[in-house]
Amino acid sequence: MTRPVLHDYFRSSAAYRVRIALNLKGIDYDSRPVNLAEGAQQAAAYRALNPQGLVPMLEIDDLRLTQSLSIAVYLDQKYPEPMLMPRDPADGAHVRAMALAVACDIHPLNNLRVLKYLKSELGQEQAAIDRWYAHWVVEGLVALEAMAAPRAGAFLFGNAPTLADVCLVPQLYNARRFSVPLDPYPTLRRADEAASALPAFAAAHPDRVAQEEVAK
Ligand SMILES: N[C@@H](CCC(=O)N[C@@H](CS)C(=O)NCC(=O)O)C(=O)O
Repeated sequence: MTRPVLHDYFRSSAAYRVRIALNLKGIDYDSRPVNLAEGAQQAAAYRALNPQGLVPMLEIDDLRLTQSLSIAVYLDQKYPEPMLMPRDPADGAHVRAMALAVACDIHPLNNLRVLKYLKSELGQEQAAIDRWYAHWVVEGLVALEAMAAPRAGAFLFGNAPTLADVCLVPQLYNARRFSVPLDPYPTLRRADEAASALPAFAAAHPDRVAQEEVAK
């Protein structure tokens, strides 16, 4: 297969999910940085590739795939081992619910364009924006802790990483960046620690990606 190309940004938690998924599946890829801080996602050339003007975007198997969870599910269907989604429908629904709780109910409210809109269009001070950020993260993590605890093992579901952990680790990285305390979430912290120790997760970490960019 032609080497996949990931349109990526080191601090993007959605792109971080895809880096983890690619690494777990053992798929080598080239990274093409899209500098979100400089607005490169808005450039006409990039929007022609991804009309949403968001990262990640993955070129693979002659396809252009967008939306991190859609990409992860594609990879899981095409390259089934190790599995990201339990094949049992009930277990799969549980894992998908946890992944979606992060990807649909926490992350979009705190995305760069939303925080920028609060500041530039609605004139909010940084303190109010930080409160907004913390409010939605805390509400989301409280719920995720309660969802995960009954069926968690070392990871959010059982003793191997799933799509739920692929979403959790970037979200907690983000929460730490914004100094959100994580003490109230023992199940989430345990899964984060177990996952972060795996090479697939460690290699996808924003610090590692940034270092590799500098080294190029
Ligand atoms: N639901 C999308 C979210 C993608 C997304 O929001 N990406 C962010 C970075 S994490 C982005 O490109 N933001 C650019 C901007 O806000 O202008 C996914 O999961 O792929």
